Amino acid sequence: MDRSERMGTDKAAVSRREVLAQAAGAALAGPLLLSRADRAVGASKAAGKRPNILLIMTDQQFADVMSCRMGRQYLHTPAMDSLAASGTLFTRAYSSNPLCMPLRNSLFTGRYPHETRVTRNANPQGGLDVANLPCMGAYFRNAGYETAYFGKWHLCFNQKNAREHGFDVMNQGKSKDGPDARAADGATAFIARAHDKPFLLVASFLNPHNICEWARRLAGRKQGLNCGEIGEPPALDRLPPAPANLDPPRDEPDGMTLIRRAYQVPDGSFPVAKFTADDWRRHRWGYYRMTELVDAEIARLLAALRKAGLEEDTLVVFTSDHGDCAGAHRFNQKTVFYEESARVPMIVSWKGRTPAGTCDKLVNTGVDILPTLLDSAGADIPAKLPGRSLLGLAMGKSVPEWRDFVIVQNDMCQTGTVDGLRPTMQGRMIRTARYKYCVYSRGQRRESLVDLQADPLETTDLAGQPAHRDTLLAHRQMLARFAKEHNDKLAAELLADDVKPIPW
Ligand SMILES: [Ca+2]
Repeated sequence: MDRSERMGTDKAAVSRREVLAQAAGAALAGPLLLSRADRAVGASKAAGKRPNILLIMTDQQFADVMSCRMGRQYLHTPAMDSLAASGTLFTRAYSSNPLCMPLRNSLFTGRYPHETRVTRNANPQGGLDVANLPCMGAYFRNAGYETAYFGKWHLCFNQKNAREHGFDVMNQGKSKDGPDARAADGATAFIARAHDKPFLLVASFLNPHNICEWARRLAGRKQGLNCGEIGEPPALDRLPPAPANLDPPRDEPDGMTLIRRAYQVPDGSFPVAKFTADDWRRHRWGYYRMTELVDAEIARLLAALRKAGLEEDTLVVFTSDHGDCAGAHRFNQKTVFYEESARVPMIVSWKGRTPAGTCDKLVNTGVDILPTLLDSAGADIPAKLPGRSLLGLAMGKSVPEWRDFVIVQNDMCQTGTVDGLRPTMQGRMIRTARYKYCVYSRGQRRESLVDLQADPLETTDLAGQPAHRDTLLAHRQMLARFAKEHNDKLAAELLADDVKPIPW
């Protein structure tokens, strides 16, 4: 963390104080920075006005798969659009590790995946260090909030131990319509009941994750869709187009080419190697239908808030754990650093408070959401949390000295065997205002560099081009600085020895 990032907590505290002052109907007066004691008094005065917080998560939704981003020709998501229309949509929000458990355990502890040690869909060796990694529920319970969680868990905290994770109200009941309907049933019933304290409510949906099954069905396998069927794809002339970046990037690192082959072995979980452009069009059609299904569940939550008269008392945050490549560079699924996998929806909406608009500041959902929610609740943000509150940005305030880059981590492990080898590969990605630099643990050419301003579809890897050498070195230096400041040993290892080849 550089100095400006460290200072971010203080700046965030100011914006929180301003928000609380507004909430209490009081004019902001006195010195700019309050003492700790003053802040405590301010918080307690405003205690009756602290907002409810509703965190809505989908699973496997790419950032731009909302009709407010891509238009309504092939997709209509009125609920997501309504959040964007009453809040701030962050256009450069990245998952800290684009895979379920790594991101979720990062987001709910506010720590990087290399800190939680959850880098795959499995508990880390020895389990999660819950004593040093408090869960979001515990933070809010301690802050005097009512805490509730409905839907997909996939956290390393013991779901049956509310003392451990802090969520007092959990999944209840069953629904014949599947897990997303069940999560919405629980969350809407929770919203409708009387509350004598502000609440933190998490609604964690599965769709459009059913795209995993849909891809296997398009490849000829029998697969059910547990959040609801979507019918058959229509005729070609009614399908969305194939992705404009269907081909792998020119000069893609050899490790990524091998990982693609290893992900897409015929007997593996991602049998899309032989998909034609038309197959990808059917794939995208299904992806959009599943996004509409989950949008309808989100609409139920927003209607419940409205009915309970809580719209203007509730800050809503909407995001997804990671995206789906949906054919980009001939990948489906996630884990990779391509935009469609790593960049996610991120909206902060507090009706009547957040101006509608977009923000292109760099965001890491894994580490920034927890500080944002704590900030919104007027709770202290512990210094050990590496992220920053987005509340000031979401309220349309000018926040100077925002970060220059975000870091994404991955561990590409869901591979099959090719050429007698079962390759896995880890990496680090650094995204600056203009570029994306990636470095991987294996391969002859272990780096990539893309100019996202000139080439937003990531069609050409510039890492080997002499004209871009200085840019590449500058990104290496930023990543090295991150590695040192955050004790990310793997990042330091990846950069060692001038990023020399490490053959398979
Ligand atoms: Ca997921």
